[in-house]
Amino acid sequence: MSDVARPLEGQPAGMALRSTLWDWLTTVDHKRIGLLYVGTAFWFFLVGGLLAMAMRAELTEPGLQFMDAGRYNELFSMHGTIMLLLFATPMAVGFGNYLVPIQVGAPDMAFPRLNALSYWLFLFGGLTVLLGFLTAGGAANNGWTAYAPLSQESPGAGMDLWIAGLLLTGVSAIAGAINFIVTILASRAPGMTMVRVPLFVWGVLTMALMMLIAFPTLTAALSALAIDRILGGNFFDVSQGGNPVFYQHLFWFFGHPEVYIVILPFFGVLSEIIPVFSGKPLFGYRSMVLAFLLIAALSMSVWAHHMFTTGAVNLPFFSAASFLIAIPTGIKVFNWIATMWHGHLRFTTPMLFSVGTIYLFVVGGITGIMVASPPLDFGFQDTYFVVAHLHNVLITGTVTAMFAGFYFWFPKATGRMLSERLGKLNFWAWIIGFSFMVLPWYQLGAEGMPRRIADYGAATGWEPLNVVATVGASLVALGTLPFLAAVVLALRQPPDAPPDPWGGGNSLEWVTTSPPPEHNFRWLPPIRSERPAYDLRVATRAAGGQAPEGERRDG
Ligand code: HEM
Ligand SMILES: [Cu+2]
Repeated sequence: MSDVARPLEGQPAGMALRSTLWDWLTTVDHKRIGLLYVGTAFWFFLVGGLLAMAMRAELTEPGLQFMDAGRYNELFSMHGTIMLLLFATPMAVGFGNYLVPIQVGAPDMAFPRLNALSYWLFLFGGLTVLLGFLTAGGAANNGWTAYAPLSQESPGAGMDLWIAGLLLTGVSAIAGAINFIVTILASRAPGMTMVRVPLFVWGVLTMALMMLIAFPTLTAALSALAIDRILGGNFFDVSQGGNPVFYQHLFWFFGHPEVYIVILPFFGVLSEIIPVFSGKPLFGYRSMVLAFLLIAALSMSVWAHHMFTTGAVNLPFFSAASFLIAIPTGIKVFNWIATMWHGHLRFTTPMLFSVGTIYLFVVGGITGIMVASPPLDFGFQDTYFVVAHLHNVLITGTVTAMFAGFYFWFPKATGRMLSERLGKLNFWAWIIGFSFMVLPWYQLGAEGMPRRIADYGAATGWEPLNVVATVGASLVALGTLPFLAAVVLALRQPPDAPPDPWGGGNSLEWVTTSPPPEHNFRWLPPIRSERPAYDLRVATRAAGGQAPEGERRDG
């Protein structure tokens, strides 16, 4: 099986298409599964984005123009669910699937068939969630958080499909996490010790550890909700001795870690890109690893900062623990900047997206400290300030970092470079559009505009800022088109990228061909540091062009 399937010569086109399709449907190759994950997650991103644009259209001016309040409830619930669980999480898993085995020098994931199962569970789970739009009562409409008792009592099959679909994607996530952990701990090439694996691998490992703890809790919460809804249970029903705050604990014990689950691999992406375009090794490898572990550990103990106003949680503890996360996050930002310091900076598209991500993430982090402070949070609770904060960290942590990763590894996965010119258009449209969208949201929140409303009175004076936000959101939406155009244009070119198209790659994927062969390597260089591709270049130059003896993998 070749990696990029082409019609076989002499075979009728229909048969070739059928066998290509069959290859993809039955594949257990981690690279193909990674691409399936990335492609599907990106499709969900476009769907979630369309729902977002419909909401922005409705909020531009006072009065209801396009939909009633009920439909708006469906839109924000499905948008939040799609973006976090069907886009961001599987996108991170997709990058991990493609890159982790190559970066640790393994031929595939530890359990290739389980890997394929995870993908198909994710796809059908996601489609099950979307099916809600086709039911008479419409899609799930209780927010992405689905708080009991509202979610317990709300009628309609859309909510049941939402629960069923998320149970499937939950199983997918748990199986995927196990696969990553075993691959990283047990399938590394000789010489690839844990303090030599690329930081992206550490990002995926900490993501997987958190998934393994957090997703079963979500699964438990959803199962309890389904039992209450369908079988007449009373986990969350006060009149029967149940407790709705218990639902919030279960949900946020998953929900807070979830935001780091999606962000840590993308922190890994930045840590791979910045050294290459700074012409320097990453500053402070071990402190970066420590920061990953600290973020993972701390963020398992802050879930109740989403519950400050319930009156049911210890404010000083959860507030202080939330503040502490700023320390390892600060270490990361410091190290990225130190890596760039005095480097030979090359502002390619992946580098621009990386620097933009850091800048915007710092802004989001600062407003995070504000909402982690209970006296401020009591004021910001349920206002647009929260919407602004969450998009500030999530869009940068997942979307702009994802674009950085796309431009960086697209040549590796396809053998073709993406247009730098279109990439820069993509970058500036996103950075400028994003700012015009999110900064007004902060101000609207400070002025008291509530979240999750389809309409507001003209007398509030909120219209001008909402117009600006909608213009910003439109720029963001349009800014995605250059990326799509770049992909289409690139795929029409011949796949002729060399193994290290950027020049200066550090990790093992830059040693093998673009795209890599089945099982990734015909030959592996000796691994003596966290930069085997760099070591190989140095050793080859020293030996007058003769590559050092490594490990043959083609026997
Ligand atoms: C790409 C441009 C995006 C736009 C224009 C956008 C817009 C919106 C809007 C208008 C709302 C509804 C706010 C409300 O009425 O309360 C919303 C909610 C939300 N968005 Fe986005 N969004 C975008 C991207 C994302 C991304 C990438 C993520 C996550 C990775 C995300 C996660 C959420 C969540 C979790 C909610 C809250 C849903 C709820 O209240 O249950 N959004 N977004
Ligand atoms: Cu949180």
